[in-house]
Amino acid sequence: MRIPDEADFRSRLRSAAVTARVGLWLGICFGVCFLTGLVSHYAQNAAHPVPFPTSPAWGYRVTQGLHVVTGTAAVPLLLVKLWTVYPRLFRRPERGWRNLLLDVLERGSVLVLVASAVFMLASGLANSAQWYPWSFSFRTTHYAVAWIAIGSVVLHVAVKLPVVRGALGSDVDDAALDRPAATEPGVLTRRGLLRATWLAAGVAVVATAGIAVPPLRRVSVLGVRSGRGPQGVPVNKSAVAARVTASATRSDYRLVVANGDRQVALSRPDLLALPQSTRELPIACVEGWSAGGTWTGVRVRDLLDLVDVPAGTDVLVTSLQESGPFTTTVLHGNFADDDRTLLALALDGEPLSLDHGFPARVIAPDRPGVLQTKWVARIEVPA
Ligand SMILES: Nc1nc2c(c(=O)[nH]1)N[C@H]1C(S)=C(S)[C@@H](COP(=O)(O)O)O[C@H]1N2
Ligand SMILES: [Mo]
Repeated sequence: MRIPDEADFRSRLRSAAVTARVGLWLGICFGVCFLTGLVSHYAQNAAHPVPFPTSPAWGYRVTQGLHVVTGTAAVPLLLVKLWTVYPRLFRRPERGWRNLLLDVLERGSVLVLVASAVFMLASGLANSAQWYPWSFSFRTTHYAVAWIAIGSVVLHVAVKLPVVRGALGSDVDDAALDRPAATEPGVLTRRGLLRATWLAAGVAVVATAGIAVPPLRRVSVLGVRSGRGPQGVPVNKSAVAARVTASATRSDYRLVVANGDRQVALSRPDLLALPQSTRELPIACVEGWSAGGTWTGVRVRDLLDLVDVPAGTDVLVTSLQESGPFTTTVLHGNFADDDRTLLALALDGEPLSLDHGFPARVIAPDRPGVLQTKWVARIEVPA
């Protein structure tokens, strides 16, 4: 079989005029994804040299919803963009060592760009579908590769800027920037291809956005966890999956609040006897879905006051769940002290269901869902 040559690809659709237009939107999606991803990564860090804000309560819901929606919209955009440029892969090597070197460098940088972009979208989509066909830590790897991806995007845009400006500045049917071989009409017009691409990206947005935008829930066929769970809020990990059904329902359950030697142990009736607050706060999962709930429980600050924890102290929350990545979480001082941060005992006016974290769970404003620890056993000042 003969390796094809760049000149074998003759469709007029594969033009810089199309690539640049799709690339612009792809770049916007990648930019939004990158920035919202930085927010999410920082929010989940154990150390917050600069405090992560607790307001607006719906902040993380918006940034993480945008993260997943723009990442999903990027999939059709990336596919179309790659389709318009892949004949360049079959260019014959340049002559002369200087040109050859430049050629190798360019191909190398495009390889890094494509590989990292595909990795980001594939790992992100798999994660939002709760499918983990890998053994590496998702968050660390997705974060590290994000820097490689955004770095190669910036380099690529810088290198291509003259072509991009030329392409965006002239009509989409202008042939000035076409490869000499790209002369045959395609099955669609260029405008038609662009319209189909925007449509595909739009469908991807509508099909996922329902995870965060309730009115779209019924059309969001790609949205995971968009169905309703007990008490109107979806459940991520059930009590059975977390193996806490026995420990969470024992009658001798006690919440331990500890500050060194100062400790209190509170049963659920003890907790219910403390002053209760009710707050409207969302669960906003890193997978992008979110749902608002009306939570009632004890202010975490009131619990910490029982053992004289000074204001601004970071505390460690430990779940009854014995294994898994979310069994302990740090509740930073500004979150612990916020009036709206609760150890929730009830949702929508009913006792918390087992799957939502009975006997007690953390719910705080503007906090990634993974940190809203369910089945809480201990709240303590770390040694
Ligand atoms: N102990 C424990 N708490 C947990 C989890 C978990 O696996 N174990 N999952 C977290 C995640 S990823 C999310 S999105 C929220 C979901 O809360 P819900 O199931 O009540 O909607 O719980 C969080 N709390
Ligand atoms: Mo989550």
